[in-house]
Amino acid sequence: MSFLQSWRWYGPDDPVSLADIRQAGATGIVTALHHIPNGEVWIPNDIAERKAMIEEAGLVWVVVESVPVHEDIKRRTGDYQRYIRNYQLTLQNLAEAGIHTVCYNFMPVLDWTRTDLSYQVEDGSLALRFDQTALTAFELFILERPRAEKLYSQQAIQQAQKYFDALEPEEIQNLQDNIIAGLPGAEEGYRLEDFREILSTYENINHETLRHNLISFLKEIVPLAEEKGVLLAIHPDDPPFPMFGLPRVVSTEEDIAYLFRAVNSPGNGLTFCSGSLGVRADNDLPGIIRRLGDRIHFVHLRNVQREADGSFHEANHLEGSSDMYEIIRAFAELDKDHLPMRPDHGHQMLDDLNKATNPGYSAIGRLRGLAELRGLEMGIERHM
Ligand code: DNO
Repeated sequence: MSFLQSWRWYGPDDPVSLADIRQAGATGIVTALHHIPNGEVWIPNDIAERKAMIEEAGLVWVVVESVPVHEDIKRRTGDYQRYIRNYQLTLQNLAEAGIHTVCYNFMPVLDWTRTDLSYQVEDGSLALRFDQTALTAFELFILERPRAEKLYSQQAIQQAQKYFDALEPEEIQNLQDNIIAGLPGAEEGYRLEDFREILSTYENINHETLRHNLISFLKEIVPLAEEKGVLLAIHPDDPPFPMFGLPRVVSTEEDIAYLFRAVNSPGNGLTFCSGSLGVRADNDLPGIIRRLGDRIHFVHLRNVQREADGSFHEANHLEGSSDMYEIIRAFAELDKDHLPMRPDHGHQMLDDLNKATNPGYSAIGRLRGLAELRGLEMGIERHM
C-alpha cells in the first residue's frame, strides 16, 4: 500500500498557502469550513467554493477535518436532534461534492490540549508540550474546580502548588489560554467563567453515558454515511485520558473496538493518530493497525516523548516513544491504497521561529516531518 500524502490547511487565512503545500510535495488537502458555526449545515455553495480554490492550486480536497460535533449531541440535551439532522445534511452535501472522508472527534468541551506551545527542545526548535504538573496547577489554583483535589496525590498537589507559586501573572494567563482558549482547529475556546459553566453541564455524564451518546449518534449518522459512500473517521482523544472530571471514550484499542462492534459498518472508522494514541504506553500501535486496519480511513503521523507522570512533548517524527518504522511497516502490510496520511504537527524551526504560525502547524516543521515519513515509507516498501 502507499499513503496519499496530505497536508492540513486551515483555509484562506492559513499563513501556509496552497502554493507552499504543493512545494512540500503533498497532493491531498485536509481542511474544514472553520468559519461555519459549530452545528450549522455546510451548504453546497460554500463547499464548492473551497473545493475550487484547492483545485485551482493543483491539489485535491481529500479529507474533511473536522465536521465538529455540537456539545448538545455529546450530552444529548437541548437542540441535539436538529444538530444531528444538520450533521446528516452536511455529510450528504460533502458526498455530493465528491468528498468522502470525514474526520471528527467526540471529546467533551475541549479538543486537543497542551500546556506549553513553545517548549524548547535540545536542537533549539520549539515543540508543544503537555505538562501534568502545569495542568494540575491550572485545575486546582486557577480554575479552582470543586473537589478536583480528590483526583491527585498529596505529592502531586504539593508539586503543583510549588509550580503555581513560581508563576508570574502573565504566565498564569498564558497557561490558562493555552489550555482553554482553543488551539487551531478546536472550534471552541472559553474564558474561565464559561469553562466552569460548561464543565458543570457535564456533571451527570460519566464514561458510560458519553459512550452511549456516541453510539446513539453513530447509529444516526452511519447508515446515511454508508449509503452516500462517506467514510467517517473518529479522532482519538488527545491526550487519551479524562481531564477536569470529563469522561473520554476514544482512548484505547478496546474503546475503538467497542465502537466498531456497536455499529458494525465500514463507514464507522478511525483516524489513526499515532501521537494521540502513543501517549499511552499500553496502546500497542502496530497491533492496532494490524487488528483494526480495515476501519482506518485516515492517518496522522507524529511522535511523542512520554514521561512517567503522563506528561509528554512532541518529538521529531522519527524519534520519541513510538517506533515509527514499525508503525509504517504495519501500514505497508495492509491491503489498502491511497490511504490519506498527513504529517501531524511539527516543531517551529528555522525561518518559522520569526513568523506567526499556528501552534503545531508551521510549514517547515511539517515539511521535515513529511520528508522523513515519505522516505521511511519508500524504504520499507522497496524492501518488501
Ligand atoms: C490537532 C488535531 C485535532 C483534530 C480533531 C479532530 O492537531 O489533531 O484538532 O483535528 O480532534 O476532530
